[in-house]
Amino acid sequence: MCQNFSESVSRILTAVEQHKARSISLAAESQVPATSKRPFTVMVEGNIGSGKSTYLKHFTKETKLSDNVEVVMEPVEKWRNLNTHNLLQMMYEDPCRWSLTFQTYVQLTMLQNHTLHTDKPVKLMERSLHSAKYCFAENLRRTGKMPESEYLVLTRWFDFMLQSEDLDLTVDLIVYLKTDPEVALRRLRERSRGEEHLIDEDYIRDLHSLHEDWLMEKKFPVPAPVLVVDANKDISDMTELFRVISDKWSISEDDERTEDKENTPEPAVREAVKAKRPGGEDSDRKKKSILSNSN
Ligand code: TTP
Ligand code: MG
Repeated sequence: MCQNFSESVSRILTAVEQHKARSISLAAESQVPATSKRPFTVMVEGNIGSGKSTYLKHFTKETKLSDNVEVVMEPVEKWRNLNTHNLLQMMYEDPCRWSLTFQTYVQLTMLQNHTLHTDKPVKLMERSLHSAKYCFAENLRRTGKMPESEYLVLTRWFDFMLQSEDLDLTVDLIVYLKTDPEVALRRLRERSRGEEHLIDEDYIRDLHSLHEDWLMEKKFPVPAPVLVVDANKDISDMTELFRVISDKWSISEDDERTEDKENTPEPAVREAVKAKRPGGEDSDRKKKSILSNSN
């Protein structure tokens, strides 16, 4: 089982619980409805073919999770079909001509994902404005496929968005699915997304280095704590783990709904939830051991 995989899932589930308790106590204090609070926002990052979509799909399969986690998949389909124009293909076939057009549209669609409203306590996004800029646009500039002038236009837009007080682009956690470049390359060859047949090994290696520079070396701004998951191993067989986690977690979810009615402040909520759980602290320990055994 992948190292840190279950840790990343449990961090997300804990966020669901904490967010609910916090919203309840804030709403009680300020009379603001709990639903108006920002979701705990997670960006899932990693090289092309690292398994981001697979990771996210687990959260849509289990209904107990999907009721609480808004999964925002990457808008690849929009990039492949802008009024019939396949911008992704155009970019791969002639990057010098089309990469600014493509990255501008990527930036817009990522902004739409960042600002997408949800009432769910957790929002899980595939990629972000940040990786589009620090990994992809940066790589295009370094390899001479995007002239400095075009890169600067993208940069001005990017900086403007991040500095804008009208846009809340806050992120709470980054899950980095770390793969060796060879593994990413093998996976993308296996899935054979038509437009990507022009991708070569160097491109994947360069993108790997930029992800490492950004998320491990912090050579570019990192907007949230990073949880590194070893994604070299297959992460497609985790359905059972998600089911177990989801079942366990639903116990506390029901308990918090009861507390919700009482508007109990946060620490009291958490203590009461623990005490009321079948098995109390014990069941908490069981939950933890399931999570740690899964590594
Ligand atoms: P990824 O964003 O890496 O998504 P994926 O679905 O390939 O990854 P995974 O297998 O982990 O789910 O890439 C999608 C495609 O878009 C890929 O061909 C790279 C390209 N792309 C860019 O060229 N520039 C960008 O800024 C982004 C975000 C993607
Ligand atoms: Mg994907």
